[in-house]
Amino acid sequence: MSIEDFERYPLTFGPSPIHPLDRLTAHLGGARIWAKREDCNSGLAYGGNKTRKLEYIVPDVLASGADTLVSIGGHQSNHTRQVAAVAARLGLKAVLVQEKWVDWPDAWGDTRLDETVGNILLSRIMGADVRLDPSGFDIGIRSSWEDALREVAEAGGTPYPIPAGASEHPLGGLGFANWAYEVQRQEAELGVFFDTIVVCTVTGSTHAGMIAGFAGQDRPRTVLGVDASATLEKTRAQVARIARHTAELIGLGRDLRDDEITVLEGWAGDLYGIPVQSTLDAITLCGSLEGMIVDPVYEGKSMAGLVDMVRDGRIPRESNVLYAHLGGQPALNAYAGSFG
Ligand code: 5PA
Repeated sequence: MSIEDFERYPLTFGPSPIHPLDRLTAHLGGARIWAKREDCNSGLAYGGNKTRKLEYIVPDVLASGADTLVSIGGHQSNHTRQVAAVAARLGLKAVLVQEKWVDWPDAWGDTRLDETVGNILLSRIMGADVRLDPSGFDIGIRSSWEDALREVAEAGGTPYPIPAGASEHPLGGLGFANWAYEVQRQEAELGVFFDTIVVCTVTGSTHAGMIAGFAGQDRPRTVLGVDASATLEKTRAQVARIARHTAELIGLGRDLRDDEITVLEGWAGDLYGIPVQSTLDAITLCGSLEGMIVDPVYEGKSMAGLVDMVRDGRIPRESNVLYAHLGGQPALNAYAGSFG
């Protein structure tokens, strides 16, 4: 088996664009920095990393005869917003369990923004059945999601389960295994080799898929996962498990070495979903130097990691580093109070 043997239902515009970040590179004075833009990979509700993962899951949805996608995330989940968009595109229903993953009063001293603007607003517009749930953050399988699956079936529907971030789905790693091969083709066109990849990791299948995809290529490179879960050991274990599973699916033919699986701590802060100073600095730096918008939950944290590692030389000066921009900007609306 190889990645080419898996059916892919097109939801993206095609290969996502790669471009250099020249002003950020000059400002940091180290490695040359590029971005690959999953935040503009699709016309489906702003796209993002889940849209790519779902391309490999939709064929299974269609084969199953399901009429309702059932998934889960925080109030400001990008994942559930992308599930809502895909359901709309396919003419299916979506039931979304939206847990209170972040407890942080914003500008008006309460959490009304978190429950009404940004991603959750978009999911409502797209017709999803949005169900608020008081449970806190956890990347694992949740009883609220299992309850929702049962309720859909009891009401006579045929549910299709998509776990948090589509990560625990058996095919969840394929979207980004394919991303790794897409990078290889784009490198040939651009005449550049990205020796270092920086990617945000939480539920794990984005990072894990990349590890599996790059492991089958002949030039070694470093894939640096920057944790944004603040539950490091759970994320590390989940990345390793999904990377090994995906490697087996696509016929890697060897076990992954531990040194191929790197989940870095240092930029998540103490809690998932709460930006720290380095997150806010990374957001305003990218915005003001490049006009590139990153969010306070995920990409602002991985960008903060990239900034520090380029500055202090952990990513060497002669490197070409590819920042995987995985989307997520709609959540910024719930964080208006962080920016004056
Ligand atoms: C998310 C995830 P993984 O969950 O695959 O590790 O990806 C991390 C990630 N960047 C990085 C953005 C913009 C993301 O949305 N989001 C989750 C969500 O519910 O939105 C799955 C957690």
